[in-house]
Amino acid sequence: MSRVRRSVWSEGPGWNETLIWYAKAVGVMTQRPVTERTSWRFLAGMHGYHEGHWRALGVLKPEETLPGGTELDMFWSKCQHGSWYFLPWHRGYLSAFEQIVLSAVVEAGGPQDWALPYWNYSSTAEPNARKVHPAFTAPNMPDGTPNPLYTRFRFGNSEAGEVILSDLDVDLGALSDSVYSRGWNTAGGFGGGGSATSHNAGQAGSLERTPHGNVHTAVGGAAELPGLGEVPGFMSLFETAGLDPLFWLHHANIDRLWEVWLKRDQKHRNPDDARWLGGPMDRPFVMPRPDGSEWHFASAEMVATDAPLLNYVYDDVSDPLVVTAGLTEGLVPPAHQGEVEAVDTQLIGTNGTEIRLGAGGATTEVAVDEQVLRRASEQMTEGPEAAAAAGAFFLTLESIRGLNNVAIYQVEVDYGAAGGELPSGEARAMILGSFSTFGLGEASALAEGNDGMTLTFDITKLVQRMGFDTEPNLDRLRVSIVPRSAARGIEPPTIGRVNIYQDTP
Ligand SMILES: [Cu+2]
Repeated sequence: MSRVRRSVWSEGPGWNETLIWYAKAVGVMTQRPVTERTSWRFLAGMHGYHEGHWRALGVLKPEETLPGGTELDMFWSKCQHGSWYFLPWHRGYLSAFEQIVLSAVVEAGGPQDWALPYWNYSSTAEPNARKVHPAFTAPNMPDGTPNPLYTRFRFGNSEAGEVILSDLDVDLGALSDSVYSRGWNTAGGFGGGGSATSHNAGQAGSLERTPHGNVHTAVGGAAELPGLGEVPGFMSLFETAGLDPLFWLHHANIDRLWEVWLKRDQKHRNPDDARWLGGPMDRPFVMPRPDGSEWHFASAEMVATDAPLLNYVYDDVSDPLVVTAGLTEGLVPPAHQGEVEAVDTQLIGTNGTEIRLGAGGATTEVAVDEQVLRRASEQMTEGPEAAAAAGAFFLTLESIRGLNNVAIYQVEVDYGAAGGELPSGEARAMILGSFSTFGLGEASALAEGNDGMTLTFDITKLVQRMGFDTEPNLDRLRVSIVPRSAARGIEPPTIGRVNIYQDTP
C-alpha cells in the first residue's frame, strides 16, 4: 500500500500526529552536520545555496565548512526551473526528502506510513486554506520546546509581515493548459519548455509561474534586518527555499496539481519525447537515500507516484475547476484555452522595445497583425471546428531581467483603445493573471549566458471576444504590468520584449 499525502488542513488548525512527527524529524535532521547527505541543510543545499548568505543568516556557523568539491558538484544547486524538468526533478527531490524524514520518524518511534502533507492554498472548501498552518508559525511545540517548523525568515508579503494570498496568486488557470510543453525552448504549456537541463533557464510552464512562483514570493517576502539590510525570506530565493519547512508542503501541492492536471482531461499527457523521458540529457538526476547512498533517475521514473520507488498517492486529485458559464459562453463554441496540439508557432505581434517596470509598473503598445487576428477571431464564432483551426494565442513577456526576486505583478491587456464594452457586456480589457519574480536573479545572471525569464499567458479567450465585438480595434493591444507587491529599494526589472504568438495545429 502506498503512503497517503494529505492536506495540512485536513485535521484542522491544531497540531496533529503528522505535523508533530514532521517537526520531530526536522529537529533531528537540523542537528546533523551539513556535510551529511541526510541532514536538513544538505537537502536544502541540493535546491540551491549561497555560502556568504548562509553564513550571514547564521545557517552556517563560523567553524562549519561546506561539503567537499565532488560532493557539492554531484548534489548541490541542482533545482530545475524554467524547464520541462521542473516537475520531475522536484518530484524526485520531494520523494528523497520524504523518505529521509520517514526514516527519522520511524527511528524515533513514529508511524511507518508517515507521508508529507501538502498545502492546498487554492481550496475553496477549506476556509483557512490560504493561511499558513499554525503549526508553522508557533515558536513552540505543544510541550513547550522550540518548534523546528518555525522560522523567523518567513516575512510574508504584507506590511504586517503576514502571508496574504490573493485569488490571482493561487489561480489554477494552469490546469486548463492542454499541452505539457509548447515546444523546444518555448515558454508556456503546463509543465514548461523543452531544454537540455536547467538550473535557472527561462522557459517556465504555467504551473511553475502560478501558483508556484507567487506562493514562494508571498511566503518568503523580504524584510529590513539590523546589520543585514534588506533580506529576502528563505522561500524567496532558490538558495534558501529548502531551509523553510513549509517549502516542502508547497511543493507537495505543486506535485499534486501535476496529478490533478493529468487526471482532469484524457487529452492531458506527459511528454513522450525521449529527451524528456530519458532526461536530463547531460547527466541523470541524483538524490541521496536514507542510508546515504545515491539514487540516480530520469524523468520517466517519475511519472507514477505509486511505483515502489516513490510509493505515495494523494488523498484528493479531484478537479477543482468549476465550469462557469461566462456571458459569451452560451454563444461561443467550446474553444478551450490553448487547446492545440502539434503546434506551428507564428509571431504575430511585438512591442519592439524593452520596457522598465518602475514603481507604477509599465504599459506598452503591442502592434499586431490585424488580418490574422480578424480572421481567427471570426473563425472562433463559427463553430468548434473553425475555432480549433484558428488555434491558440499567447502573450509572452520575454527576457525579463533584474535582481528583484520578491515582486509580484498583475498582467492586464485590452484592445480597442476607444474603450466601451462588447454587445455581450464583457469588457475589452482582461486580467491575464499574475507572476512573481521568484528566480529572476538566477535567470538574469549574465555570466552564465542566461537570457532572463520568459513567461507566457494564454489570450485565446480575448481573441474569441474580439470575434463577437461589433467594433474591434485589432491593430494593437495595450499591455499593462501592474505591481501588486514589490521589494523596496531594489532596481526595477526590465522586460526585453512583449510578443504575441499564434499556435496552429
Ligand atoms: Cu519552488
